[in-house]
Amino acid sequence: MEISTERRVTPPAQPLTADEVQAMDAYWRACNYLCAGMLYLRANPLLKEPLRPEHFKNRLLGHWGTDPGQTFIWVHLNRVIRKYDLNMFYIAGPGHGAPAVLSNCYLEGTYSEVYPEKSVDETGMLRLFQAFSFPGQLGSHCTPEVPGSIHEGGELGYSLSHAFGAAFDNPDLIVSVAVGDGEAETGPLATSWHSNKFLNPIRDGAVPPILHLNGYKIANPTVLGRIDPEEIENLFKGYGWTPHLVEGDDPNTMHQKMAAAVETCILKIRSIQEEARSTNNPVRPRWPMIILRSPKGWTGPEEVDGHRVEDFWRAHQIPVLDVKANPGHLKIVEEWMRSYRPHELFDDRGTLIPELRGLQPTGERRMSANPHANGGRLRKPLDLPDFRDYCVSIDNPGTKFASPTEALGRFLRDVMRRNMSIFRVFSPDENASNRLQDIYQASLKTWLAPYKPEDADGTNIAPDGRVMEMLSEHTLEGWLEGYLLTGRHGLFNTYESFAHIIDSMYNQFSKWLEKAKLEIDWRSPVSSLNLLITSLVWRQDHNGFTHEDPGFLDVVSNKSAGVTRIYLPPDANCLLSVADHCLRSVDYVNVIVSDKQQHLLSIWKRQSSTAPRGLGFGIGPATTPAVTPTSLWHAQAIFQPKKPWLQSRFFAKRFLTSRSGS
Ligand SMILES: Cc1ncc(C[n+]2csc(CCOP(=O)(O)OP(=O)(O)O)c2C)c(N)n1
Repeated sequence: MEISTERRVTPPAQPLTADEVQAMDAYWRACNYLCAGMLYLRANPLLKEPLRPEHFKNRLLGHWGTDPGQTFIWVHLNRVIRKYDLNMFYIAGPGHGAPAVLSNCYLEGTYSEVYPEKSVDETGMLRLFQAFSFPGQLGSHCTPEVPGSIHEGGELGYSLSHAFGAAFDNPDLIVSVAVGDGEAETGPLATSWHSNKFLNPIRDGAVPPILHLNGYKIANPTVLGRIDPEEIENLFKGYGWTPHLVEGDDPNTMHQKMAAAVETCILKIRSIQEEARSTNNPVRPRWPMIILRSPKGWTGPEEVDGHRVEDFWRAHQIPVLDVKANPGHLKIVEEWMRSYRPHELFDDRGTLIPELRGLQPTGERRMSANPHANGGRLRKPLDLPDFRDYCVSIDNPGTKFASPTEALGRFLRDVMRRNMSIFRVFSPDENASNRLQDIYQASLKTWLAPYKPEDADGTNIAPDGRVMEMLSEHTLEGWLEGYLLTGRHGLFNTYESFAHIIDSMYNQFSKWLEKAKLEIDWRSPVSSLNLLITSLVWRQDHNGFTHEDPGFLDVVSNKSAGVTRIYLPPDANCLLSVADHCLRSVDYVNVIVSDKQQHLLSIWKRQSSTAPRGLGFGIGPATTPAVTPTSLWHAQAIFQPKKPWLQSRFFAKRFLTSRSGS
């Protein structure tokens, strides 16, 4: 069932001229120089004088080991962006290597455009160095403040799923992603390799992962770094990828190998897409990926005090410590930084020389300025039907039963119909179980793997389906985050007790949002992340105790009310109103808790009236539309008359929420 890509798509083994190698290597040296400067210097940024102790920062904080590999990747991606006019941006899985990304943003001028005081001259360079890893200024990780980034990367594991989320419904986009070999050991990352089975080559973009096999983590070898080459190749072939190995440490040879591998991937991606699009045949291809085996801390100090550093775990953070008090260490850093020959790279003013600027893509083709990485700029509001049309009509409250999520399913079906390229629904194999199955009338579930005849009988799968179902809460959450941060809309539904699987992702996303929304004015608002928590503790029927846990709200309620909201609609009609509100909102995580079982309707819409009336419950601003807040009593009276503690839980949450700023 593979697409045949017979046409030759292999570039020459040595695609670069000697001049190109020299220029790309010089650009790479400039990046690495800036990385080292960020880690070490607070004065003398261009080494115009010999380094002295007072030129060094008092505290040395940050990560070196991953940087040179990531800057190497970036320089090579720039070459193909220019050559093929690609719409591409970059995700740094080992996001602790912020210097790698920052150095490129800075050299491309994007950083100075966003933060003018970090100008592209000696003064700006010094300010960049000083601000790095300094309290209240630049984080040592790729934070939301970094232009061109949608991925914080502090908590490892989500880079690949973010990349796929960004690529869905963006047929022109390529999202390159560096995956750390340590990061690859995490559960979320390990399962996300399967995302290639959900990428439709006709309507989606492409994700070429670059596994950065530098062999070490903080203080250990990596699992993938110590298995034999055949095993690793087979592993990725088994995941459905076509791996291309780039291995070595000699820069000149490595530039040739990397240029050939990157170009092969781009040509292969184009060929896959052209074939699928021209034949309208979206079967699953074997997408290309790169395995980059290069030394950790490449080009840095080889040894310090008789201990190996380069190509070892000791290169992970600051490779040479105690530079102010130890003249030998100071000398090592000075020789290391001068080995990049900064005077050849920057002019007297501290600006990158024009020959090297010529290697950069321009305008929005710069990965640091790609508009998809500030997705709110591209966001269009959803075209929503009137939710009132989906309300269950009753004449009096408490006289009729309905499943809240079933009613929501009908609404979401039509939301999907009206927004077929900017809206997706995500669930870990539970859409139908959560009674949202009516969505399938508008769109089936994405499935690019082979089909069996019996699938026609109710499996509801199709290559162009827009409902995303895979049994990995991590991958789904990652996809949704990537989809939202690149300007689209979505809803995730999951069983209440298993929402805990993404506790930590929820934490990280809320923190990203809090920074992006409250502190970074150049980031445009993105659609809210809507989490429907259903199959509730109260009505688990056959599932019992393992499926009972209302604790996800504990996690939610300790986050800032500036970016999080909890909604507890007691019935179908209130849920519809809440869903309508949440799908319109921006820059929040909306957690909607609503059951799938039949419940008495307490919010009513008379046959003759247009708006639902009655009582609902929300933790949020009093402006929550169409929902009169604080009728937990009401819901309690109907649903849980024997649970008086429910009320005190509410007050505890309300207290916590208001303490954090509501
Ligand atoms: C989920 C998670 N667990 C642990 C850490 C702590 N940590 C930071 S960097 C790192 C090693 C990462 O190794 P790798 O992904 O290979 O990156 P690189 O070696 O290129 O720096 C660890 C364990 C983390 N950031 N996230």
